[in-house]
Amino acid sequence: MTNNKHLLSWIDEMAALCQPDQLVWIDGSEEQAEKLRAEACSTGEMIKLNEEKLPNCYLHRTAVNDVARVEGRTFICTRKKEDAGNINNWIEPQECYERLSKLYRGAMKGRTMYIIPYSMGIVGSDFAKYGIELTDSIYVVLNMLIMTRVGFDVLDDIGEDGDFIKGLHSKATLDENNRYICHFPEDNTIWSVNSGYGGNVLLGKKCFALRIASWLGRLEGWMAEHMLILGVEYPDGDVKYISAAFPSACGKTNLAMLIPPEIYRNKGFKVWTVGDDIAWLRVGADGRLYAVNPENGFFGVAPGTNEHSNPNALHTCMRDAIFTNVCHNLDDNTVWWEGLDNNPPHNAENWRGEIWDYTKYDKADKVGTSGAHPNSRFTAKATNCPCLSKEFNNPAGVPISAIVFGGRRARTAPLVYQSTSWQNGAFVGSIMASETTAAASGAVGGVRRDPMAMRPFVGYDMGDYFAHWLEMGKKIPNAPKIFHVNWFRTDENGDFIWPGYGENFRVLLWILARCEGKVDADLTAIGYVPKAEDINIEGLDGITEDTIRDLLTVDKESWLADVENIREFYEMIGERVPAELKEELAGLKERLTEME
Ligand code: GTP
Ligand code: SPV
Ligand code: MN
Repeated sequence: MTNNKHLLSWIDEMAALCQPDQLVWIDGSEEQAEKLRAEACSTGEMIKLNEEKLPNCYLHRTAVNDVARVEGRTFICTRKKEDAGNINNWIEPQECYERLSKLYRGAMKGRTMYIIPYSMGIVGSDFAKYGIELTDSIYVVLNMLIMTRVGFDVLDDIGEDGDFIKGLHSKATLDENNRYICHFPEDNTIWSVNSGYGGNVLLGKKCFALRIASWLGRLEGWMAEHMLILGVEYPDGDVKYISAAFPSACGKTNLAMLIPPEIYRNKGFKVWTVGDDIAWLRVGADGRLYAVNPENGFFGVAPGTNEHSNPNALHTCMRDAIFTNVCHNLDDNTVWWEGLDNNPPHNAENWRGEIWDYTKYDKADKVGTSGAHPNSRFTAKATNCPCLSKEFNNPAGVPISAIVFGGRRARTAPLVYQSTSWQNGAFVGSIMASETTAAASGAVGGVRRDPMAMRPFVGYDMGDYFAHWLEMGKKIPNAPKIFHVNWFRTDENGDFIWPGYGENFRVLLWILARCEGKVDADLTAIGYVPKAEDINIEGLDGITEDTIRDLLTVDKESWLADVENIREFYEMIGERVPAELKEELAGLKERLTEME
């Protein structure tokens, strides 16, 4: 398999620590995957679903206390605390290795240690980065087989002395008080213990492709971002690419797989998905910014996914998928989640595996009464996505015309606005805020600042991360324009004003028209805001030009309150916040104060 001495001795060392009964190399073959699925079904780790309705699909339930990322138990372990920064949790690396070694010691007795060689990006391409994940979970193996490119070609390319990220995962006892997701960017190492939930254990994803990769990107002059990538195809066949950063469970998968409204479909407009969660961005030879999606699948939020909101996602997960913590329909051995349709199963088990009574569902206590957990997920192959871009496997990536930031804001942020420069755009990203969701454990619905949707994912100091954004701007001769959107403004009843989903296409067209210099805008205190008549409302029920005008208002008082909150947030990040961004903040305050 490999003669890489460093790799082999690391595996020996980890095996000596965890003491598994046996080691099994994962080769990426369907044959081996099938054996593992059968084994997982025989132990109850997974349930095989209805082969006719959901071919090759499985259901898995995590422990009840282990259903989301745990930001409080996620650590960046740099030698110097200040390199991890004030926003990240930190443990001194040596202390962390010692503390976790105690948890790993003997944790795999009676279990198998699987060795997964995987690639983030296309194997052999300039931009691919390799990892080896050691894990005692078949569920992790089967998810990694979908989410990444797994196989021995990775080992060949690592060769005798190539770089790779060393990942160690053990479910251990799933003890939540001893759950740790630890990153050692100076050692190319990730250690995860006592969890079995996606973002904590599929080490290629958030741990590697964002936290470690953001560190590498800073060193090597590129960017790892929590962004979807999509292409908008015009009737003449021209395709323009957009990348967009929204916090967890704020609409990336939905936007990435958007289906344009009928009036646009009839004219020949289409949207193509390149990625739904992570983008690696670098400057191309032509001076533009190019994006690749390092993943090979989607780990999407199930609730709310339906035939109207996101048919492409629904079709993507109807075969070869793994469902985690959804509701199990016992009548026909299929799955269900809130928002799939209006027919909850009458004979079903909830995400906990208990008999479930749909009549007891209470919106105010979703976790306690829902069939599916609010953060239940599907893991699905990119190649099963009906709108997958033909550029998905292009190692050069796609040229980005616009970068879009967005969050869930009931007020403050307008439907869309454009920054006035790269620096101002980086500022707009740095002040992003969003109501928290079920994707991370903790209270849901409070507003928190989440710069570039990367607060939980930057593998170093946030101030240095901002500086890297500013630095990158100077290195991209033909930089994308930067925008901010908010699909989530609510009316006095708390209902969303903007219909969202497919209708967001109307906003994307305005964004791209701005990039081409084809549409005018009003310069406000926060940036360029559309003229209401330039957001096309043809074919939209119940939305008038006045609704759009209302969605585009910039309210002086709530923005001034935000400015104060941003100032405090910058202070919390600390002294490495670049002076340019503080100047941007002062400028914003001044313009708001002068506003009528
Ligand atoms: P992660 O996988 O956690 O990074 O999430 P994501 O950003 O991909 O979010 P996703 O697209 O899965 O959407 C999360 C939730 O937001 C779902 O419940 C969606 O139904 C809802 N949502 C997505 N887009 C819109 C929109 O345009 N309007 C409204 N009102 N809700 C939306
Ligand atoms: C997110 O929370 O942003 C996700 C899901 O994409 S997880 O992989 O669990 O982090
Ligand atoms: Mn995400």
